[in-house]
Amino acid sequence: MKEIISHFAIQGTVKEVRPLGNGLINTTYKVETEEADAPDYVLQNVNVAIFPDIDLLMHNIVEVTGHIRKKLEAIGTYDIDRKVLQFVPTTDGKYYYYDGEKYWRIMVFIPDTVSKSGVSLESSYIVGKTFANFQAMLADIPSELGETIKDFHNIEWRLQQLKDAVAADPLGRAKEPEAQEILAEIQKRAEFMSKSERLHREGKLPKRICHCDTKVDNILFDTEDNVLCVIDLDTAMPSFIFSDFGDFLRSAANTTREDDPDLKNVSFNFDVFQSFTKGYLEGARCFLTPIEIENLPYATALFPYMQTVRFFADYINGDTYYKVQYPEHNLIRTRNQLRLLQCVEEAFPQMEEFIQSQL
Ligand code: GN1
Ligand code: MG
Repeated sequence: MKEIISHFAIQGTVKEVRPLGNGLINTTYKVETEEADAPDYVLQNVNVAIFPDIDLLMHNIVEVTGHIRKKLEAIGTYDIDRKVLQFVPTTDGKYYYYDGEKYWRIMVFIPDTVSKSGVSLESSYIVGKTFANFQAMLADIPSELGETIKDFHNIEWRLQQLKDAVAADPLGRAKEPEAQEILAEIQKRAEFMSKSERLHREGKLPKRICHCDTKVDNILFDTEDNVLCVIDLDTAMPSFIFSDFGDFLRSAANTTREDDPDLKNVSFNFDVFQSFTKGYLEGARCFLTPIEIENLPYATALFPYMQTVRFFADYINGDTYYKVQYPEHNLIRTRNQLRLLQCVEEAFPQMEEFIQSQL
């Protein structure tokens, strides 16, 4: 570890390196330094199976954090080093080091922070506001960023993947009568749900820098419960703002977990929708276009729909992407997300009314 760290331009001398956190994708360590006036660091081994283009990944992250830092400086923010992540270059000026086997990066450790998880009305409001502020700060970023997972939230691409899965049908799962019913449910909404891609092609819907993993776990708080900064920037990339809005609600506003087989437990928690949307619009109203605002209910439906398509394609493909605990797991998840979609569809008039009341 010390050999790896020696390739980075850190301050101080390394005292100890030990595992940090429980991330599912990257492996993370805390690096403690001897000197009291040198910061501690976070060392990460980047999972290039999920993020294959490390140059693009680190380019995005350095641009995003650099732009936020400039914004904070411009408004005279106090304690900036706690309000945006800071990555450390290698001694030859790159932002990652390849040891012949693994890819490593280092950022400055922010001390005395608190992390949270789970969903409450209060945290939904904070998540809405924090990620809206994140998008707002990045709305005028001059640099070109790329997609760290190509076509991640492109519904036309996800529908194509499902079509390919059904054509190949390696286990004969697509031929089951229930599968045909699910396919019909997906098909009848396909055109409506592809609206975002259509609007984008027509030049009416921009891509902006989004976080794409919107949840309270990805916010650092100080010990007095104030928001410090947004973390886990690997999926920060150009997308429709619908990604941050809709994907949060897909998981947070479902009244049960996404693989609950009992569909009676699935419903759309409108209180979570209200708290989150209130916070989101407070932060994002200043830059959103009328088309973006008008389509927030669509975004709320798009993500359960997209997840239905993704889980179902994986079921047909024989469970090659999502980990499964039993053979029908992806089918259970598919039914759950389809049910959530139906609940969201029923809430369209109330969602529209609530959004209007917030403008
Ligand atoms: C995956 O691993 P996790 O739970 O953070 C997936 C998301 C899906 C989610 C569904 C890179 O996220 O897009 O919404 O599962 N991430 C990737 O549970 O495919
Ligand atoms: Mg995740």
